[in-house]
Amino acid sequence: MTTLALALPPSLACEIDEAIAVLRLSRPRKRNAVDDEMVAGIGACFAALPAEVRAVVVHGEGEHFCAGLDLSAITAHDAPEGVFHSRAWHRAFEQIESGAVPVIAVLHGAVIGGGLELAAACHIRVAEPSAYYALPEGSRGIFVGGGGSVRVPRLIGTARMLDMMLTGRTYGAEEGLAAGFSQYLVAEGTGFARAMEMARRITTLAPMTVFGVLHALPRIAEAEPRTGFLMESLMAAIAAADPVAKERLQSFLEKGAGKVTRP
Ligand code: 1HE
Repeated sequence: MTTLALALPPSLACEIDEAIAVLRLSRPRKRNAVDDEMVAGIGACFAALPAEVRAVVVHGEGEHFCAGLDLSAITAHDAPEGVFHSRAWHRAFEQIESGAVPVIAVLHGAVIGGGLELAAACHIRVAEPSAYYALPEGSRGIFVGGGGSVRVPRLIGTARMLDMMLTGRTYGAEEGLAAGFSQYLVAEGTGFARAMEMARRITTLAPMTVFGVLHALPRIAEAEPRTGFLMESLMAAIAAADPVAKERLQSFLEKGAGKVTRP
């Protein structure tokens, strides 16, 4: 285990365990509320990941994943400061979503506002039964600013997000799994281990598969279908031409390696 060679604020810790980086939100006294230095630190951390890192796990210290934006950070903002503040969140979270490696978020306790936006920028979400989801922006007279209006509807649909913001509705972990907030719901206290297990598997994937899934798939899914089909063919051809793919295909054909099993 090594520490990322980058000065991070005390509210963040990033350690590297072979090919997996673990980023911990580490401000439990404030329920991991995200202030300006923390959001900049998150972006810097993802930008500085060494090439040997092939997956990241993000989790929160204490009782909650993240209480969202540190509300004390924006009380004095005028409109231009508000725009730049929101754009700083966009820049940081873009480093997660469009970075080189898959990112798994472990969710427990409050996953609120900007915390939900952070989770939505990750690629896989593993929740524990204590997790709950809310967008209190609505009742606080503000609006999502960390990419939530783009990413949260992709997970749960615009109608659910609209309802949450207008009525203050919250979702528990089980309901949240069905709604699409998380892909997994695991026993309390086991989310981190499960995420690490998934991350280890991800580190063994072929680089072109990972590239296709992270960079081509989201664009194809939002493209006009005929453009999407073309992009898919190009991505498929590039991935299959990689010697790693050829070796794996051969290994199945000759030895039955990686046979698919029932869930
Ligand atoms: C905070 C924050 C915060 C806690 N900003 N200080 N997010 C919210 O609207 C959620 C606000 N927080 C809460 O509803 C609750 O704190 C929790 C449900 C998350 C946790 O409750 P609890 O009882 O465990 O903790 P607590 O006693 O409320 O909070 C502990 C301390 O953390 C307390 O400070 P203290 O000095 O009195 O000890 C709280 O003030 C502080 N704290 N959450 C600042 N969010 C890019 S745009 C995104 C827009 C948003 O994210 S809006 C949603 C913001």
